[in-house]
Amino acid sequence: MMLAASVLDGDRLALARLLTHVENDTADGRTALRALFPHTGQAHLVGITGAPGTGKSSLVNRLALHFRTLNKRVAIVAVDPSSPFTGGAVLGDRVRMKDLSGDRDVFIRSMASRGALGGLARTTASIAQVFDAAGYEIILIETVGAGQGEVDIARLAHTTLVVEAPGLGDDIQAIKAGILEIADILVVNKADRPGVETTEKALRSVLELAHIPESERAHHGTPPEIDSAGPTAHSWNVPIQRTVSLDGLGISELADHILRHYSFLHTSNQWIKRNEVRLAAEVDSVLQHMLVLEFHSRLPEGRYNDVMRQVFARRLSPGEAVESLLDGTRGEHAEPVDGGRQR
Ligand SMILES: Nc1nc2c(ncn2[C@@H]2O[C@H](COP(=O)(O)OP(=O)(O)OP(=O)(O)O)[C@@H](O)[C@H]2O)c(=O)[nH]1
Ligand SMILES: [Mg+2]
Repeated sequence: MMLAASVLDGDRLALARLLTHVENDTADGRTALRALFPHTGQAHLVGITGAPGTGKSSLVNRLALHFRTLNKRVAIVAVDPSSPFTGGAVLGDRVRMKDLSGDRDVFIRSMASRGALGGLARTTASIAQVFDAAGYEIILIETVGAGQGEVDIARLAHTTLVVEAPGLGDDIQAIKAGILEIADILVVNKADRPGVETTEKALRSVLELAHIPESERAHHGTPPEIDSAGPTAHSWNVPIQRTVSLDGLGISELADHILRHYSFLHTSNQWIKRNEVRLAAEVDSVLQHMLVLEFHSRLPEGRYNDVMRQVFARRLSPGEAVESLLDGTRGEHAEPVDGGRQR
């Protein structure tokens, strides 16, 4: 409770400490999150995703600087799903973001996937909530667009930028990952490089071909019939913006697209819908997480490993294994083994 109060008070040290608690899923972290939740719902969550090396961090850095000129308080969450052992990417990001350090209205948090107990997307959602409650108006979330985990994180955002760069495979890898389905804004970064027209043309043709109706896109989850008030307020044409994050070319235009999308979300009622979809997904995710924890805490010591050994030896199928484990907890349920139930 004290931690939450300090965070609401603008205490940066408390904020940093709370983020660590949240990342480690501690009891103090959960208590603080509970206290902060009523103070959330204001921040604009912007996801920045794309293949490694497309310039996401440089872009985020530039965007943050730009939003600072508009006097917005900015938080940056850099999710690093790469190997936990190198730590190189995280360090590099910190160095590149040095332009922003010392600004009290900017907070940068690098998050290693290793630190996120039980679900990167859920932890990222919680971290975004902390920043939201702490009064950060724009939360930039950088993720490498590689797999489902990153798509889940993108789904968290109100506005998702997918970053491409010339030469990084003009067959557009991102399409395969279905990442275009989550894009609200497409960015062709490194526009100073040769091949920018080719990349842009490829993206444009994909947009035209796909022509994904707004209501059917992945992170909306809204059935088409809800969008009945006419097409104008309810359709968003995914813009393609060229940028050079080295010198800032196209950054103010990109920021305008982001702010325009924010207005669009409000005028089209998507803001509320997206928040509801996000919160429902979060509740489901927490529910699953809690059920599994609860379940494990009820199992007698060593039971899980015993059953798994039988599965590995092919004596039990995974289905039989679960049934056997469930039977076990039903039996033990009334009297948990020593130290078994923690929470
Ligand atoms: N020529 C050129 N290089 C750029 C531009 N933006 C970024 N770079 C360079 O591209 C490299 C990767 O940039 P990052 O910002 O780290 O890219 P990233 O997408 O965050 O990379 P990961 O987080 O490792 O996936 C760096 O060497 C940048 O200096 C650009 O607009 N033009
Ligand atoms: Mg990066």
